[in-house]
Amino acid sequence: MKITDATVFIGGPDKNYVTLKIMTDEGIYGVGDATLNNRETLPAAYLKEYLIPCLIGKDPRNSEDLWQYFYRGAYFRRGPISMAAFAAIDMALWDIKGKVAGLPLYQLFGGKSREGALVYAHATGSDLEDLVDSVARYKEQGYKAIRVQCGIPGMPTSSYGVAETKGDNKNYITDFTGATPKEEVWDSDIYMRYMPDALAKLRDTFGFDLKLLHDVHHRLLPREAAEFAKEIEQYRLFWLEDPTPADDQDALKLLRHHSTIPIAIGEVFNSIWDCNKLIENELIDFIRVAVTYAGGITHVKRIVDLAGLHNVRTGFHGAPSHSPVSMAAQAHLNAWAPNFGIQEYLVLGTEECDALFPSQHKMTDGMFYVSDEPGLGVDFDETEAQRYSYEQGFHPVVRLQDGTLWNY
Ligand code: KDG
Ligand code: MG
Repeated sequence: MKITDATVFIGGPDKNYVTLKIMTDEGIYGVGDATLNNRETLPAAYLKEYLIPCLIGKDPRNSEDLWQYFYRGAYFRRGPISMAAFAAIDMALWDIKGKVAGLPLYQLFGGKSREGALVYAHATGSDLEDLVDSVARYKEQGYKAIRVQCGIPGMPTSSYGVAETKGDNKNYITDFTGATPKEEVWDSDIYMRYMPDALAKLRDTFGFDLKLLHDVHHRLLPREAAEFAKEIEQYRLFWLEDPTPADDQDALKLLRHHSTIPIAIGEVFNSIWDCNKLIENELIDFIRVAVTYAGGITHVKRIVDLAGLHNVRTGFHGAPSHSPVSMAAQAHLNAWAPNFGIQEYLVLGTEECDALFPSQHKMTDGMFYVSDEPGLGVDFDETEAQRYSYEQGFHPVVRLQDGTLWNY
């Protein structure tokens, strides 16, 4: 079996999904995702200019060797652009492998450890009252776990995950309106004084059975994060996400000394070398890597196995920027992983998205049910794809009140 061709497509409904399709001489093809949110053209260029020419003529079944070929073969390793490009190839090769075997991927990993995988939704409010309404709507839809973010009185601008207007349940991740990024202003002190009362209000309203999650988006310093975690521990979050800057694997030590709150981190990690100390020192409870940003199924499976040795569970990233292809890859890992925790889920289910990426994967009552189709169980409709093209978008850039640049 040989790879004969591979093509890259960028676009989607209000998104710049980067989709790779690898063709073989036996007519079987595989699909993969390289959507590096708001930098989509870069992994696409890496694929087109360097990686695809090396794939032609290779046996697609040797996915491990091909992964090593690209990773070790690049003298300058790791980083989000490379790892997203490798991820797309890796997903497509696993898709081909599953189709050759006639089996869904979870069977190739070791079969199912569960029928449905718990997912969480994003509730957001321009203010607390608006957030309460948003949580109530998700609860009615059957979600058992909900992430909560809300506008903070006195915060100079809107911030990460916060709806700009009342009732707007959109998740703000890409701004398509300008030629350069918008700027937001952040104040950790204002946030730390307000958020504990907001969580108290949510527990008063919804009780303690609903699983609540909260994302700090890397904004606090290690000491601040420790103080904050200690204070909100009583509200029993399912997890506190990214309390500290992710570049520093020691940043969570202080928090761990002061609080038993469950910690989740990892959506910006690209390799096992970004999180091995966090896992081995048991500084986290959930690892948030994404199959797309962290080198594909081959590499993420290694991270999941290392995490399992240290009682760290999975909580893969699943922001709206992830295409149904990467969500399918994660669904198969979620069905298999003995140390599965939860899956962030916001992608499938819009008509346009389902038409572009047809699949039998199902989400119902806050649980995700993986498809039994061979391979990834998701297709890519190239005719449908002609409706879309690339549009440049940005994450905001964040500054403190005095102008100091801060973490988005
Ligand atoms: O592209 C950036 C987003 O994926 C990220 O900001 C979303 O923090 C995020 C989350 O938890 O989904
Ligand atoms: Mg996050």
